[in-house]
Amino acid sequence: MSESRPSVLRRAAIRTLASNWRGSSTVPSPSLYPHQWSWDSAFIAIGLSHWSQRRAETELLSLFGGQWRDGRLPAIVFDPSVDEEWYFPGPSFWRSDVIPGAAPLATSDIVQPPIHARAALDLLRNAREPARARAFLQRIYPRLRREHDYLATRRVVDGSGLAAIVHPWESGLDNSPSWDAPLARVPVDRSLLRRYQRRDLQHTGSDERPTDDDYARYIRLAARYRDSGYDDSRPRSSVEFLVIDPLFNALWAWSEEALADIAGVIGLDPEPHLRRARCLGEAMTELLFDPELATFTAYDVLAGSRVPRRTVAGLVPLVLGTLSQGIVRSLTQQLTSVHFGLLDTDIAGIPSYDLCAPDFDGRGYWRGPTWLNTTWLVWRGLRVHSRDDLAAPLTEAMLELAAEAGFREYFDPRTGRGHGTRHFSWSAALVLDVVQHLSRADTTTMPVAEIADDRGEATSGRRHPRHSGRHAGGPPRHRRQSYSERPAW
Ligand code: 9WN
Repeated sequence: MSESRPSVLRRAAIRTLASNWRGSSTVPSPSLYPHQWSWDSAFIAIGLSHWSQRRAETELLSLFGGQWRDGRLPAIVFDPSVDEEWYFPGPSFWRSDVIPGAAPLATSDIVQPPIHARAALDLLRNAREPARARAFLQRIYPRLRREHDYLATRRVVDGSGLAAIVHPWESGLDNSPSWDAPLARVPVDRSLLRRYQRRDLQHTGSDERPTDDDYARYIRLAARYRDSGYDDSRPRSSVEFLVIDPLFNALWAWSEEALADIAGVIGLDPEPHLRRARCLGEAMTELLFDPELATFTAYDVLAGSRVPRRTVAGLVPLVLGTLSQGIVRSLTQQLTSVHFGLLDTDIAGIPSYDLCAPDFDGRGYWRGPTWLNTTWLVWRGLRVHSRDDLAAPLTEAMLELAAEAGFREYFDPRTGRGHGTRHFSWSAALVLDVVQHLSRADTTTMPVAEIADDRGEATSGRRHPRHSGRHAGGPPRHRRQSYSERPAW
């Protein structure tokens, strides 16, 4: 009898995660992204938790090894054994080593969407050894709380109650069309591209990456933030990009709800977290929901107005159980409309941008392609609101994309073709999560108190290599690799 598709995908996903493992964390991609990325690690840990509870814990703990004294959780923790020429911007650009209060490891200095508490809670839900998972939550809880407190004390702007991002990279959706208008006020200084060399184009085609003009602006914004000493209270007149993003804030609120559950599990008071989650949800509805577009949108703080673009970031707030029925209805209508085509059999997954927009680009990075992480977030949101009728086609779509195109970075929603880098870790990790969802009673919506004390042996039954320090072994180490067209399976 031939092996079922979920089982083939499960094995392939584990193989990808195992080969991208660097001893105490996982690289998003062995070629394009050879360090540890913040929100990638959260998705990766969720996938790992179905295979190896220990690795999943190590993944998150090693990421928090890069946390700064002020609670900031950097977007990248650099692997010191990887050549600086491999990835730009690397440690010598960010210079975290000269910042008082930075971590002892080299890190970048901007953040990424705060989904880590949610990942930590999923680790408990997926754990074969819940007692061990609870001890892990005890250990990581103070770090997660500091991550959120950094946002609450340093990033909340203008009494909005919501966190602002200071760089498009902080959104995780780097060249989203939502940033076009806010970025227009950032001058394009082409000389920066001579002074600093882009490395991404050595690993993938320029038509699948942000443009040179985008990069000139990214570098300028990052350098100015760095040169201010990563000062979140610098004068507004010197700030060129300041945006309140619905995905970033929704994940913060969702994680805050998770932190409440975690607090309960370890015997602490969940109420402050629940209160903050509620406030975030209310503030999002007030400031970011656009009744005309019937979706959440970004808010450009410097312009004092919303950015009227329909992107997948506007649909991710579905993860919040506290949204009003009316808003949930708007978002599900939006998803099934011609703009995102959830029930259209010719559209695969959830496109990152409005299919009807004149500048929709099916291979343009975050300007149209389907990504598995944002599709997975919408899938989780649909399940929060018991819309299994809409979640089921997405389950199918995610498996189909991976089965046909492999664990690519992203996919053209109209053709299902894979684009960007290959062997992409969060694609593998989240497919593993979806496969697991199919194969057993789902625990993600179960009250935490009902999680049994013992579910048997460690997940994989395998022994893990000893963690001999950060990122021991594995490419890329001062050399290039080539990868075959199709994934190995
Ligand atoms: C910049 C690692 C990261 C993801 C982001 C994705 C891309 C980096 C880049 O890769 O961003 O942080 O070099 O383009 O946009 O979401 O975390 O996978």
